[in-house]
Amino acid sequence: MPDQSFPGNFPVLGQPVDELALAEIKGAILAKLRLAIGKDAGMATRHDWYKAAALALRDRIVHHWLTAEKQSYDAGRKRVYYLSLEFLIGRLFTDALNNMGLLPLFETALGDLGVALSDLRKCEPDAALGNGGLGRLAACFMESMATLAIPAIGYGIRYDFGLFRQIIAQGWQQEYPDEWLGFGNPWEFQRPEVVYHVHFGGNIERITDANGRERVVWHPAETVQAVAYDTPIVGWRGQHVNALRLWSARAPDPLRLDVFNTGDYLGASAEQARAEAICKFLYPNDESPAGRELRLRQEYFFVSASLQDLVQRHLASDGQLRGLPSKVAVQLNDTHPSLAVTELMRILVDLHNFRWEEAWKITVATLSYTNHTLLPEALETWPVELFERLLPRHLDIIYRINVAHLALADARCPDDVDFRASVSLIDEKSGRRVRMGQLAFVGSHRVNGVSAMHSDLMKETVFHDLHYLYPDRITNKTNGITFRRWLMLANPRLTELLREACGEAVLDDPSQLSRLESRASDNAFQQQFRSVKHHNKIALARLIGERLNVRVDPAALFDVQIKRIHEYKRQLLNIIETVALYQAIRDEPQRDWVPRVKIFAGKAAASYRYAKLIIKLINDVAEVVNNDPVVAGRLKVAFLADYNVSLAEVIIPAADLSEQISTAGMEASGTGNMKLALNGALTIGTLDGANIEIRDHVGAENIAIFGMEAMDVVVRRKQGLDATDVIRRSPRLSRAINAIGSGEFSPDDPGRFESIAHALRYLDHYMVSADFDSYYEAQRGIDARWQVVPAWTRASILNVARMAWFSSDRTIREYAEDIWDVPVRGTSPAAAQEPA
Ligand code: B1N
Repeated sequence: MPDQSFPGNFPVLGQPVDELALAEIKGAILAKLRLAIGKDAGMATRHDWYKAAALALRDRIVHHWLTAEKQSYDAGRKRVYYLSLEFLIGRLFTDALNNMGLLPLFETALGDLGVALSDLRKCEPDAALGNGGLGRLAACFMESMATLAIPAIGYGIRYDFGLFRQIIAQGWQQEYPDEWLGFGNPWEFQRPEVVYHVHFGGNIERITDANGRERVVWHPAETVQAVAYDTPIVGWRGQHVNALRLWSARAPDPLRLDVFNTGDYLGASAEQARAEAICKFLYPNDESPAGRELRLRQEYFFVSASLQDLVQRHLASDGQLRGLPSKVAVQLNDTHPSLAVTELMRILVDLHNFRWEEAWKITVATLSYTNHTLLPEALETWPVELFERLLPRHLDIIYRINVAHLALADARCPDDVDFRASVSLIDEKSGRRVRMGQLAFVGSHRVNGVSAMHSDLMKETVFHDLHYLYPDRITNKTNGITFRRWLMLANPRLTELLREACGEAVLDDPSQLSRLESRASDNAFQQQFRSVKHHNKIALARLIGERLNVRVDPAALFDVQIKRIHEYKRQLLNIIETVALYQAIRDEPQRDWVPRVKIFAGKAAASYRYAKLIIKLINDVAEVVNNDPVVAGRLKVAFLADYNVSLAEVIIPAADLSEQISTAGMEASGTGNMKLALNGALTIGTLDGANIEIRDHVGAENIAIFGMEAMDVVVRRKQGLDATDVIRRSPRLSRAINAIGSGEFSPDDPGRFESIAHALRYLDHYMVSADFDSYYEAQRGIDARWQVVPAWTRASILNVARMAWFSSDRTIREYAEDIWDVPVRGTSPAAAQEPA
């Protein structure tokens, strides 16, 4: 248990609210309303109230923040810097309230003032500065680092526009800008005094200094300023607060008066526009590199500002850079910040006169890199020519790193040109390109994957040869999720039940969840557990009714697939199974079919045509199935638009079945799988990513595994992608594909889905056809299990009971011990238990 220096911080069940504290909070909110917002209670809109309440809360967080900051500074503690182009935070209001233990107090205070906290929380826009799992992981990690009292800063970009808003019009996805800052942002502190210059372009010059040493001087052509904005991230029980520092870009000269005076009014602010473009928007590509110059500018911009900032901090407290690795750990979230390798070298060698070899030792000891994907199309590379134009000094540094690195390769495998080519930082095959994965690998002392299987595959595939060269580098850190957001906040009813069943300690120590085991078959407890789920399902059913005008029965099985739309995630497999089930119901309408609601949500990258067509297919199938009187409501399909963190918080607690059906070997980890299982959904899934570890923890009897394994996929790929044989053997699949391909669901445009049918038949790259029968059978197995209510409930309870290990506190503890070498606040060791 953490030491609770703020006693009574989180109200114990049934504890009355402290009247004095209540009056103080009310006063604080009213004061903010008047003095910071400039309104009185009579005139205030809901949004004004939200901001006033957020500011009153922020005041309370700031005190803890400054204290934590001073303590770690005074103690000279090592600090973690988490560099990520994405932080998918969602809303902060109730998260911060909950972690501060102030949720009941604020709820009562606001209620007394005549406003409902539940209404105010909806006024806060989601901070959607991320695409999906990678960005959400960064947000969970920030919360866990604060909870474990690790001094840490998250570095990223303060995008003016987050991930696009998705609107579904006639079944098609449309994208609209996400103006999340439109009403201001009460959480952030602008730091106008924290400004760094970031340079681009120009050329380099080699000179020999007075000591006869060769030096390189970079004469850049362009300068952009990075301005810091800090958002406090408060850990559980409010004891520790860390900063998320996001950089905004601007030109050093906001207006060129010389140009202005010539009458060129637009030209006068052109520099400003060019600079600001860097932080204008988040690239909406999940798992596929944008390959645009602006993206490379974003990457260097935030890496340079962040490293300048951390070096300056280090110098201010330590005075010398030699000891950097003992005071600083830098984690690179995927290859997007890989330039940190070259930028740190540049700072050490060019700006601080370090010898190359010593600088290299410091760099490698300071940096570590997390890989999140093996998809070949997702591995980042940049044309050498672009690099040279934008970052000439960095390219020069890369070449020099490569010389030593290739010498090592040659020593290890003499005369092996293939080996040499595969480990090189430069890809010479597809036009010369800089490989960001290789760069990050070589410049880091640890390289981790995000699930056991993924880390093993890293060694066998993309990093096979680098692993041979540096055998101690690759390590695994299976992802985790913060239980504060994904259990306590998202599912307060379940949390209440868990507090009763497992004791208050469950709030601090998830291993206490195992105390549910003994209650899993208890009839009375099962009823309570089901009633919680039912409540959550009613809330989701209401949302589906409001948004889609589709009526769904909360008693039906809620079957959920929520994630980015991507071929490898196989939403297509799910919707084909839906079609097959629909046809089966129509064949035998009198049978007692298990009522099901198929719930989908997710965005497709704007440029990903095929993924957008899959969204249209889901909506077209929904239109037919939902309105077929023969089906009579026993099968419903709902595609909820604009999936984001807040929508996930509503869907996940209401799910009965969690679809984790990626082609084996392709999903690095997944984290939605963990959120759903923790909230009592059974998983139907492939042996992929963290599904494997979820099975190991919850038990094979409490999860439905189907389909090919990663090795089978590799073998089948080699044999060919034609699925004709598979389809011939499966009349059910054949019929479903025919219906889709011939326009049964798109009578207005019968050829709409021909391309999908064609791919399923002849180019089954993601093994949708190949896995179909196995999936269909597993789904019917789920139907059978659902009908035995006590057994289903037991399996659901056991899922909750056995998910403790997937807390991001466990993950962060592992990073802290094996990679960062920083101490963490001790919580119960049981939480880190291995599976039985
Ligand atoms: O990272 C998550 C994993 O749980 C998922 O399995 C994995 O798919 C996801 C380029 C990515 N991998 N790669 C990305 C995102 C944006 C981008 O521009 C790649 N996202 C993942 C957390 O480990």
